[in-house]
Amino acid sequence: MAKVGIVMGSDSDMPVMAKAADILDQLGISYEMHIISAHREPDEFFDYARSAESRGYKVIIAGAGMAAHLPGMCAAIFPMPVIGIPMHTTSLGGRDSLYSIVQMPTGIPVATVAIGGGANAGILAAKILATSDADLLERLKKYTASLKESVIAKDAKLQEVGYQNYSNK
Ligand code: RP5
Repeated sequence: MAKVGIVMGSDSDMPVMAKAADILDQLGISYEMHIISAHREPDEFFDYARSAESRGYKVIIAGAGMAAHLPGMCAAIFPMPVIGIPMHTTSLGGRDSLYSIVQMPTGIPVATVAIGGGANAGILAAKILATSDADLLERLKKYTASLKESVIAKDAKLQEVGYQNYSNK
């Protein structure tokens, strides 16, 4: 059974949600990914949220934009952690999505990452699962160490070539 449910309100959210899936792939965490719109197909949404626990999910990562009710409604039904990803929007820059997701009423929290923060949502889901999975915790520590190595390598390159010749490509 998949440990994480990744759900997005539209396929236009895919570039951001793919970053969460990439992290879960890197860390060897099973997941299922779905496109389900709470507004456009409420019956399908309720079926999804009500069956999420029985499908084995321990965490849901839900991304949506504009009047972004998908993460909050997942949290209203699913009894374990929900991580919300606000999508950037052309009209309001994603503040609409952010406020819709983060401003939850007491009792129904959504752990909200930054606008477009797909990778951090995947990492946060992994950290939640790692509280009861020692092997995953070790993989997470290695991932974090690789971030440090990456910055050290970038600085070494900067010292070698100088800022005028530095390219981050
Ligand atoms: C939300 O509306 C989706 O999560 C998406 O971010 C936004 C726009 O959807 P589309 O019009 O691109 O399908 O429900």
